[in-house]
Amino acid sequence: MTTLTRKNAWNQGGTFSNLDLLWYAKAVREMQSRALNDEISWWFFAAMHGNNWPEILSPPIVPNTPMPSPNQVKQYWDQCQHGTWFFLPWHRGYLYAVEDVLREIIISIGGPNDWALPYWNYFGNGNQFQIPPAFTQQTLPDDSPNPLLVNARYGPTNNGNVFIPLSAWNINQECQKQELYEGDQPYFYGGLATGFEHSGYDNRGSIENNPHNIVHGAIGGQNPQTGLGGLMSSPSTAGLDPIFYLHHCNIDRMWAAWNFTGKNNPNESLWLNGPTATGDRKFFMPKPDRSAWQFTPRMVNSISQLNYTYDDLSLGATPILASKSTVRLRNFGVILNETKKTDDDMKQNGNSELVGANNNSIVLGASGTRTSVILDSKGWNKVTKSLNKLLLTENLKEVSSNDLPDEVYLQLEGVKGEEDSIVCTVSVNHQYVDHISLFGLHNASSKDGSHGGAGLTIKLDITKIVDKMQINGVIDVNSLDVLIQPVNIIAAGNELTIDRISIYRKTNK
Ligand SMILES: [Cu+2]
Repeated sequence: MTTLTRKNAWNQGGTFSNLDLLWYAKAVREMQSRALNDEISWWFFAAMHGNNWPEILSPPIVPNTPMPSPNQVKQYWDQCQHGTWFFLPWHRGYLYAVEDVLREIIISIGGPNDWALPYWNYFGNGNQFQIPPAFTQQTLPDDSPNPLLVNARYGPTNNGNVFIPLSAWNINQECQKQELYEGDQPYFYGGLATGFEHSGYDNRGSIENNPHNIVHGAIGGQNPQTGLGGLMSSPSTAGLDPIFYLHHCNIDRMWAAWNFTGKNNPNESLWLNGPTATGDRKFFMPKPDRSAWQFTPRMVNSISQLNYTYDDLSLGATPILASKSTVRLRNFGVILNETKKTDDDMKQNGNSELVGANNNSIVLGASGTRTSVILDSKGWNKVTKSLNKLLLTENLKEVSSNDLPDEVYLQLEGVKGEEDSIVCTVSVNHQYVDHISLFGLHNASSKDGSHGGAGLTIKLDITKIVDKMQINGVIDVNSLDVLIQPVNIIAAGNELTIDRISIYRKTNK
């Protein structure tokens, strides 16, 4: 079996001169011509990711009938895994399955038998932060309508100009620095242990948060008239947009690159065997002959097992990826003794402790919201003490990452609402922390979802800000000021609520 190579969609300027894109378009058209109840139609695949389709502005013209049998729906639909350590392997299997169906079509219409799904590396040089032009052309080179064109794809400024605002929204590859897979944002790569998790609210790893979720929000954007999200803005509609698979192909590439630098996936059977291990719903994909492929994370654990590779797996090894603790110690004037570096131990052993919270649930409307998070003096003292200890160290050369002070993170708990496309900025004490995407909000807030509408939990590392307060001598405070502001539209009726905002310290031992 030959190894297939997935290549950069921006080859040949991201136009239809890149034959990977031209064949993709032709095969998408064929899949779109198939019925909703055909397992290997475009619509069926999209419904496997999520199927809660409101009225959708064409193109594409999305069918709502004929419905597959109840058994097919139960076996295949609404499978996508978010807010879980199954996020990466489930999406890898999903891409593998759609690529197989697409390739079979491409071969049958005279295309290359080694066609592979292209990826969109929005982090690449030059114009690559923009959507490849093939996705916005009205027609293919033969003047037929372009099946890659989507109406409800509004972009970060909601005007149909689709690009990834890398620096403006703090979209980056910082997640590649994480040492460990198993654990949640903002310190771990791949998420926490869960069962089958279709409407996950918490437990997502850092790659799922940034870049995955926020790129969804940037591409989808919002209809400027109604404030309703584009297809990519919500898990329930994302699989309908052909750019979806190129975004996920890049996420898959990042995961492969992370492994390529020697970082390991979980080796527990609970992960390897997938939700099946606990008797939960299994992962199923249709094969090109419409038979069912049941897969587990063990079967998609490495790309070599699946006989494909990427033309570029280098990102994980680039020098931008100096470890977080090294960067942090430099800010304190410490040049880390690299031989003593023990990031792994540090992160495995760290404990979290609540050191502050606001009093009431808050409502977030169009103009944003500001709240004061009251600190518990005992807990906050521990944070300042650990920082002081480092600053009072006489011989900074002897410092290792074992001596790192507490890290501090902010947690938005029970974020509930209807509109997944909302993106907000979060600031603490007037300093920017991050952009957050509410991808998955609707499902996580739905009373009949698997978590009874608990809403999303979002965790943000604010260590940098606390370090600065210490260095500037302004750390003795009773509260932190938290400002959350939408960067796009929160229409009347789409206000969010946030049950609680809390502050945690994370020790290094
Ligand atoms: Cu996605």
